[in-house]
Amino acid sequence: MSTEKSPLEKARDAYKPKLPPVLSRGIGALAIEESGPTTAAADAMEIENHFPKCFGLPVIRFVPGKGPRDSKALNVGVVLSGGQAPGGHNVITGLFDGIKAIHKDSRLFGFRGGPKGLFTKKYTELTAEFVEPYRNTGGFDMIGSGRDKIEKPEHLADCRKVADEMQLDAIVIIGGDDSNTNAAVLAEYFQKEGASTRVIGVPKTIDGDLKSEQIEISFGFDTTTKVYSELIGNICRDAASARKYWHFIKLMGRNASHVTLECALQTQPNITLIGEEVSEKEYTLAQVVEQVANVVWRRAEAGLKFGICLVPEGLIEFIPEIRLLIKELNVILHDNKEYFDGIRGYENQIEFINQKLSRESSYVFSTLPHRIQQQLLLDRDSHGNVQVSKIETEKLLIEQVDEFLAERKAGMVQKARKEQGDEAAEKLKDELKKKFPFNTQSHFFGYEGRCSAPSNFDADYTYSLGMTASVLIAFGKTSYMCAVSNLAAPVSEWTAGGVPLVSLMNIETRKGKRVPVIRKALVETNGAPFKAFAAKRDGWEMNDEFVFPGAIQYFGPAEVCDAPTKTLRLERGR
Ligand code: FBP
Repeated sequence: MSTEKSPLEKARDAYKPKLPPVLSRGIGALAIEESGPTTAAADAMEIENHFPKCFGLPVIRFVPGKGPRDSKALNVGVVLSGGQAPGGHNVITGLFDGIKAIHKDSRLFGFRGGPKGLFTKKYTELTAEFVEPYRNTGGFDMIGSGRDKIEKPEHLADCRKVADEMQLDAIVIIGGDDSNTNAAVLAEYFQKEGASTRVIGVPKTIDGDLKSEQIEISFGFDTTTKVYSELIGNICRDAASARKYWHFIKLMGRNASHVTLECALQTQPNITLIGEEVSEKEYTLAQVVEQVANVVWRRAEAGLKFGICLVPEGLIEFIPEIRLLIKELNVILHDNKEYFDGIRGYENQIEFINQKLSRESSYVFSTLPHRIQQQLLLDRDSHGNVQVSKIETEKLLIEQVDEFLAERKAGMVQKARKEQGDEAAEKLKDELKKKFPFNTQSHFFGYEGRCSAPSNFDADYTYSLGMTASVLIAFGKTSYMCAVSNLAAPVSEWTAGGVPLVSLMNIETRKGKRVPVIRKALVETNGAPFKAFAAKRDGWEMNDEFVFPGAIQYFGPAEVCDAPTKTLRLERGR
């Protein structure tokens, strides 16, 4: 990495993240207030059986007070887990400053390359000199990240060994729902084993699907949706200037459509597909295609041969018939991995798959373009599962809408031929070609935003989360997720505390087994953000009401620089 910094980077180095008033007081002037015992998000009895030690912990809120009984030097390990999200570095600098403020001899160790770094003991001591250049920067490059999970008995035992050898008072795991599920499992294991190391989780993911009543949003969602919205706004303006292209824009968000919904609220495109709605209404792929094609047609009739369509990354899996097809493919490809990989020639592979698929899924499979079929069969993860995020849904939609429009035009020409003869039919064909063109561009925005410098919101939020982790550790808490709340208000009104990890869990069936996991928060079609979108989207179809959010701003009035997402404001009634 270059040591040369851009003028903006230099200016951001000097930024002092704003803290909720309770955290600005310093550890010596803090106390904790506890709620009554909590249960679980669902399936409480089963969850209690899995987590007898940590079930029922109270929600914690920091309040003014006298501080913890003793403030000894702390040894803390930190792990970044899963996909990058803007603000990860500030969690670490907040944690660093927090434990140093508790005791100047406290030490912070960064496990490298994600959870694997923890159970294989690959770490770097994070000193003041080491962390300094990373303040307010994007990315996870300070210590790296990874997608390994701490779930096997040998991993848990290795974590215990490492924690004992390094005399860790606590491990902080910065991750999404799966990583925080692992954090809960590790905390329970340490408690059961009588280990003194505490485990604290921090809610991270740009997807925005790790949230609950008390965890208002995961960090990274604010910055990435602002980056994507800037880009979408720019494309809206290009489309309205050139007036010749339909832009299909796929947006990251593997399982939930929060990113797409937020970007739609910020930019007001002509069409936005929301996976959760598609699933609820049980639309088929053909119905989704028809809906999009009808908007394209209506706009062309009105002389508008351009438009913007937002597509969530996970759309394909929300379509019930495709979800079933993917489920069947996962089983077939997993159970026949070696045999399948040995089949020579794509046609032979397809034949084999078709024999194994149910009749319905075989039909759905046959309707998909070859490229998508190939992506379904070849892009698999190490468990043999289809890598849904690699499927080019935006291109699939373009192809199918194009086919649909071509068929509609061909039908009209055929009718004219029958009723009015060849000459009229040929004339109509030319007219339709001119009136209903479908020229397209496809985009996928994901990696463009995940490592950008955090917005003021994310810089402040993540630094506060890191500080919160240090306070929870100082008070000897384990199995908590850091919670900074009242986020739709200015930072001067934010509060901080912790939510028991186990209280966020329910039971889900994974690979045929009932397992406890942190519940994923999908878009709720009866929630305020979706309702606000649904109330306006019909108007956006024909009237170009594009909004151009522009680039993230760091200098200027608070309403320009510090505004949280629309999703957060609508959810919190602001
Ligand atoms: P996390 O859930 O780990 O935060 O990652 C989210 C995400 O950015 C998704 O939006 C996307 O589908 C996925 O990661 C991409 O994964 P990878 O970085 O492995 O390509």
